[in-house]
Amino acid sequence: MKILKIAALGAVLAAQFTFAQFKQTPLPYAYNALEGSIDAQTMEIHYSKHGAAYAANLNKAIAGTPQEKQTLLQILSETSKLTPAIRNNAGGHYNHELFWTILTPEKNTQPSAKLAKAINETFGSLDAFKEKMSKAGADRFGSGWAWLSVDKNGKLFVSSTPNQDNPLMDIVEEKGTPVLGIDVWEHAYYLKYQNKRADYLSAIWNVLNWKEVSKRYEDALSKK
Ligand code: MN3
Repeated sequence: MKILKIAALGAVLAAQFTFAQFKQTPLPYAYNALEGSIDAQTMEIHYSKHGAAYAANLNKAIAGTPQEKQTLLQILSETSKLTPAIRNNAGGHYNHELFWTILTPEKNTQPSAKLAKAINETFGSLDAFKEKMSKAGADRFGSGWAWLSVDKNGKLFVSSTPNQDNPLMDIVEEKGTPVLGIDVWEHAYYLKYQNKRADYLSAIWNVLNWKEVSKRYEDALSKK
């Protein structure tokens, strides 16, 4: 009897302390905060179902593997050696955690002077950059992401990846540190925009958090 009790207690403790390294950070605004550009129902399902599933499935996929003791950046940097479940869910978790932060209900945020200068030098103008970014998202066949990243020389570039891949992964052609990522999976826009992905891609600029993108840009540069 006593042994059974101890075993039961052990199981409870083990369940409590099961390594669950990755979890979602709270959404920094209400589900309905981006209404007009992204509707509340889409945000709720996207964050509380899709986003939550990537974190939970990542923890499941790494359970009992060396990745359990690694950071997300370490895992992403060696995805070529890892299982599809780890690749997809590590990417999914990273990408969505970034995505929530680069959106905001705050109106008219602007790129910092430093980022604005780099955008102008690289793409010609802010509008030309937006066009290039929207095109990367529109041209992505099936599901994936459009990215603005900083390469190893500190230069900005636009790229697109399929599924939940991202520029931090060792398997992508164009590697860098993402500072802005736009989710073009249908789950990100279909309830409001249906097949009109281009309309979603033009509306997203209304809720873009340029303060956060600028901060990520300057952080990425400082690590070069
Ligand atoms: Mn998504």
